[in-house]
Amino acid sequence: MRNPIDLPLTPPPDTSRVGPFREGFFRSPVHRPRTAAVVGRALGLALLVCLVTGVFSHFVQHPPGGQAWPSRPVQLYRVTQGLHVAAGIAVIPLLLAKLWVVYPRLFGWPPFRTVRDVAERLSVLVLIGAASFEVVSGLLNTLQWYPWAFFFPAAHYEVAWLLLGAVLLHLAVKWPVIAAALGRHRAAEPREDALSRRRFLWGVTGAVGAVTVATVGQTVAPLERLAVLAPRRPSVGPQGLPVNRTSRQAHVERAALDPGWRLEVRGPRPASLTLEELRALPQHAATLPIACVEGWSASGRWSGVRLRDLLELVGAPAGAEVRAVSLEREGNYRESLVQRHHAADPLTLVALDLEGEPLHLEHGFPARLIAPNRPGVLQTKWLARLEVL
Ligand SMILES: Nc1nc2c(c(=O)[nH]1)N[C@H]1C(S)=C(S)[C@@H](COP(=O)(O)O)O[C@H]1N2
Ligand SMILES: [Mo]
Repeated sequence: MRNPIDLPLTPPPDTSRVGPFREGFFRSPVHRPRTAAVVGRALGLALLVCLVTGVFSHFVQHPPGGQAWPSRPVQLYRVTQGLHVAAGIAVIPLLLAKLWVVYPRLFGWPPFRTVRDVAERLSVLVLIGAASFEVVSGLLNTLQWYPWAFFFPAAHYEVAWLLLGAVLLHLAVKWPVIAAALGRHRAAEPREDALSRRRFLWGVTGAVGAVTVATVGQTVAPLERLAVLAPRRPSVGPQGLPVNRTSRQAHVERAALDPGWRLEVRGPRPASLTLEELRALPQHAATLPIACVEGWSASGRWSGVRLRDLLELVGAPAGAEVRAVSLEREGNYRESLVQRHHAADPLTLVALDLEGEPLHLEHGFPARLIAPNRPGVLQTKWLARLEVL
């Protein structure tokens, strides 16, 4: 038996741990909790903006319990949805930065010390999965590319709640680390380390700024020329306005150009109006945006007949709701519900003209619905019928 004096004071090197699994392999301060917390705070804020604006957009399109949304401020939906997509785009560099900061933890050894470790790792897996799903599905949706079988809005909405749960759990588990990392009395560190962290954070800030500037012009008109990465330029399209779904995609070319077209208005005293008859009614103009859920928006000067005048014509009761039905036979956006505030709003038009010319076929000729504070998907083109409910 060896004399205890001969035993080494330090344990022998653990040869089972190689490469990144070795203690002290990742030395950069970029990988420390303070960086993780600072990037995480920005990421959390961007995700919060996405959540609030996203839930808002969901409920505008699916009003809970028949709740009627206000039709003012006119630009509200344009702002919230512009923010939703801009914050979602900012999430991309922030999420990548966060993963870069914390990836060394994948090599922590032993992989699981406690049940809490296992739970934490699982929750982080859900967190990364849900966040990646939201970003990728949202981004592909703005490109109108659907390489999947599920219905985008429903999946994007459901996973948002999963993501919220994972974020809250993560915050709860990590709170002591976050508080210490962001706290005033955090441990002093060498100047060099603080500098290299700052360089990293400036890089991340620059990346967020760059992707924002390169896309936000799709909804902020003065920045349109900088929007080199945006899928849409708000002024590019017939009559200076983009088109989301074309008449060909909607299979309405023939029906929309049919000279026998009439707008049917169902109500207590039903009416059926030709284009000439609609033009003979009092015409009104309104400058209103198309605010697409995909993040672009553009204002146009529309004119036509006030929806409320048509409702009056067919003897609809005050506060009536209306279903606007398009000539389109299929498609998710072939019809929309016009709730009472929108139906009564003097700015809500059955538009016949855009920028002083008859509507272009792609913008909904012969007639389309246009209303204030309303998502683009509800601004039904190629109207066939209005139904008082
Ligand atoms: N009938 C019908 N109307 C529709 C759609 C559609 O698919 N079918 N798309 C909507 C969407 S998603 C948007 S953003 C706006 C775009 O209007 P614009 O093509 O005139 O710019 O039209 C809306 N109206
Ligand atoms: Mo849209």
